Amino acid sequence: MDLVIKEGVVVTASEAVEADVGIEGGKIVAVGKGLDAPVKLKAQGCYIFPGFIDVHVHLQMPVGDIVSADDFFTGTVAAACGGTTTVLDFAEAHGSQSLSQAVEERRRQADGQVVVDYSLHLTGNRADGQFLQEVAELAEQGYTSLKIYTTYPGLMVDDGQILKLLETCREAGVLPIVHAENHHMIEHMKERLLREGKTSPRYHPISRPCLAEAEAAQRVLALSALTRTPVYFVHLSCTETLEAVRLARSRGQEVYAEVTPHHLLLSDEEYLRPDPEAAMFVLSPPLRDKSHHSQLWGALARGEIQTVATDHCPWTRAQRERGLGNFTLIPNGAPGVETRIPLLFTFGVREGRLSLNRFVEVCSTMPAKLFGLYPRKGTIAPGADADLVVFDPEEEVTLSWRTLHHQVDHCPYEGWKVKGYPRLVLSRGEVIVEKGEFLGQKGRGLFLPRQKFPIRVA
Ligand code: DUC
Ligand code: ZN
Ligand code: ZN
Repeated sequence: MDLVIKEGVVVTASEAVEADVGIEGGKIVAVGKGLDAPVKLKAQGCYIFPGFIDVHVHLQMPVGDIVSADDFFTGTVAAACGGTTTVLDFAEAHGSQSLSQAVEERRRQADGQVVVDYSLHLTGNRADGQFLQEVAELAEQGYTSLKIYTTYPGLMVDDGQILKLLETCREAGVLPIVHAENHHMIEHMKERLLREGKTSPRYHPISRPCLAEAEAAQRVLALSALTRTPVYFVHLSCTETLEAVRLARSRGQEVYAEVTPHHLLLSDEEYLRPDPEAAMFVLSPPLRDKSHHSQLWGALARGEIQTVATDHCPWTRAQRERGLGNFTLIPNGAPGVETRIPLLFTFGVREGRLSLNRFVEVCSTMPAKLFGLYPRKGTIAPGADADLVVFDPEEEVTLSWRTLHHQVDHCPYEGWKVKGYPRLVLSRGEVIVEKGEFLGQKGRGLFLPRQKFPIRVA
């Protein structure tokens, strides 16, 4: 053994035990009492969690003529500082690019920059024969999830294309992951609002109502029933969509759902802030009425929602302010990759909404299982990568964009106090963060080919 983390409380999705964790060659080799090694790290009074996994980030994402503000280096430094040791981003084909070319381009952007391990979802923005063939080929290389958008020109596909993509996913062992919002309803609402002179960011949530999300989810669920394909909804934000998911499950469908910290913790009251502050909360699906919060927390605790991911997509004030006279021009998204774990611990575990084990399950174990990384990632057991977070439950931090590592000049949780913060973060046995300071090397992160999705619905 090279290294041992001494005397913490080792927490997995099913257990919490006082123990040491022994590490050799970047892997966990032992969990138990009285372990010894030349290098010892103290964890008294701390939890030892498996490295957290964020399956939904948009680093260096091009939208029109701008690019989201964190690149693969800064975004993964922010992830690491917040206790996240694996991220999943996206590859999407632009213009005449093939899907494989898009994947190669994304790999060139990420490899040599990332500081934690990463993988990529494919994006299904076409469904011609060659494209579907490429999805199947890329699945063999470990790209085993595919994003389907029901809105955003350039990314969205129609029902016929969705059927083809779903069928290909089922045959290739790929998990379809869906952004569900009815494009035409949104366009209709945007046009009406702008015509009425309602151009400020406060109208953003009105343009994208729960009805639009639930309609798209129901439609995709019908398409997935027809093709007998499991489906995973990203950023489920409201009770209407939750009800659609419940109904599909009651009919025997295999459906998974993710929720973001912002949909659990922030509400549409943020849009009432004076300009330009309201513009900092323009993200999609929008923040909802706070009456949805308790439903989402309950669903997460009960296992109706399986994961918490961030949709980290930061835009600077300057990038957002170009849309102040017309909210439809504000790039959508918010930073979140660094704050997920302290927020979920503080407002989930501390406030009794989530057990400690469930917190680990939704932020690490289930993401690893659903996205083909388990048991290499997502647990603390011999043979797993030594991705570990030594977490001080008493550490109090006031969140601010000035001290966070993301590259934007605002934070949706500015001034919020959290209690519980990563003290040490290890990636494959290397300490890469100590007390908020990043210590690793640029480019040390690895690309992770992933297992195929196991299909339960025949
Ligand atoms: N919504 C998305 O669908 N993607 C990126 C960011 C956002 O807010
Ligand atoms: Zn989305
Ligand atoms: Zn997203």
